[in-house]
Amino acid sequence: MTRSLPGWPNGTFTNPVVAGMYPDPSICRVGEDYYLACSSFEYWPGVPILHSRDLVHWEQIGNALDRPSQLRMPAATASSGGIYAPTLRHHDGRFWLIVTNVGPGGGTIICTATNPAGPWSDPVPVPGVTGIDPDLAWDTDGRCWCTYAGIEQVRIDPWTGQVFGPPQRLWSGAPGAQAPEAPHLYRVGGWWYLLIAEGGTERGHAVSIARGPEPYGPFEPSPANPVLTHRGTHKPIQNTGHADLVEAPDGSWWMVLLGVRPGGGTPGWHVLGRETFLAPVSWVDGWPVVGELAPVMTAPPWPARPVAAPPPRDDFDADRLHPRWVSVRSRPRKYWSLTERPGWLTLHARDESLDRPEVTFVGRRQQDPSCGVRTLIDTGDGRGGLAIRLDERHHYEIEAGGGEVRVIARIGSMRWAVATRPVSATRVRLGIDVLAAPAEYWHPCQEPDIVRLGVEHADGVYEVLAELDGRYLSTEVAGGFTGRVIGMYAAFGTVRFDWLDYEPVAAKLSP
Ligand code: 6LW
Repeated sequence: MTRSLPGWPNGTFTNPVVAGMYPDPSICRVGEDYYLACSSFEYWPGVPILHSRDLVHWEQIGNALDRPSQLRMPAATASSGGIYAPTLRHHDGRFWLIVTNVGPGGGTIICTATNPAGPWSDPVPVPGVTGIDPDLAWDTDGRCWCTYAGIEQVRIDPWTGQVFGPPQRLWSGAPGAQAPEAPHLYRVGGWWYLLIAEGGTERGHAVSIARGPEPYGPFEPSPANPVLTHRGTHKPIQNTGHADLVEAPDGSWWMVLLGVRPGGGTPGWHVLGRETFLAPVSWVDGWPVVGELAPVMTAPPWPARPVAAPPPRDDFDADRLHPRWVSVRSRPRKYWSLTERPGWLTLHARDESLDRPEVTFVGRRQQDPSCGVRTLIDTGDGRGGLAIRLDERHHYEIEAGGGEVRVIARIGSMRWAVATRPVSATRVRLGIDVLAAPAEYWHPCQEPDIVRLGVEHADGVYEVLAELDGRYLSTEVAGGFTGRVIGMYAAFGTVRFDWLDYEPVAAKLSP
């Protein structure tokens, strides 16, 4: 057993390396620094950017699309529209991001930055790229190639978005493959490698690769395709695919990819969205071989570089929101403020409920199977609360205002007021606890994860008003590409939040 380097408990690390809805990861390295970009769909701001020094410990440092001049999603509803898969690259001293804003007024866009934390440039449209999952790769002669789902490719000018010549079809994936997408092009040794995802982003997801003499091929598939898949297995990490490769400073190679952690037996259900996982890669006879992908992995051969996790409690006393906070579609300044009442997050209602895509909502990704969330709301004459949201048709919330607190459940076409309590105070502590089944990802039991919604009364007694089945807030039930987001909302008038506390909980369901 090699002696583990400092900072790795028992010489291991745990997957996912980025928990919660951080799907379609794309990675690049500059010196000792790694950067990651992920999809964000209907959430604003778009394209979270994360930083790491060891590939395992990641910190979100910003969002690439955080201005209306960069991103408008007027018609985006859950997972249908908005920001699909990005590619993040570093070339000639600059960071480059290419991504698709799916929906009216969208399309393929390219942004650039010298600091990946931002600001990023206003986007350059690339109308000649009509497919999703665009990739950027530069040839040794400086020509830039954009490869996208299909798998098709055009040569482009990344500064102007101009394409040169008609798209060329490069590869349709393994024989009989469904939906070849998520292409990334790499020059390794004397070969150009074309990495793709296929099989769709659910349980049939897989990663395949081909290689050729030029960035435009011709490409020969690896005899070992798919080089990674968990389809048809009982492995605790499923939907594995949509990968990107990176070379570490020591010459070792690694793969980031998306996966899910289903509960509740085969095929199970997942609630945290598609998360980012890490696997080692070795090269054999000029082909990449992906190492075992598991919840617990052998640590990389360098010291751990932990990052400061953001504090569990946000007191909203800074002059801007932490980049982990997201809203639905947009966050116009007239609907939220950190200065109207210093030390409070003020939300002004726009739409009257979470059923509506224009609801005033500020939330953060649920990143732990079990967690406890508390907030202090001052409803004034308004109405608002604390919600756990998958999309407009799948959410649970506890809402205060008008002299009462009530739990609302929206599941598909049904909407219920599940419980009500008279609460005359306008300043109320609200809570959501998510208690998952046993900690292992994959368990044969059918235990759901339970969502408990409650209120702390003036006498300090916390009362659970409702216990709801978490399976209805799973992607398998709701469909789509996202995971749960927990946050604050305004349904009527103006409401204010003094703080929000999100604590991971190791609890299992009580027997
Ligand atoms: C992404 C594509 C996909 O653009 O899902 O199923 C899309 N495959 O790679 C959203 O993640």
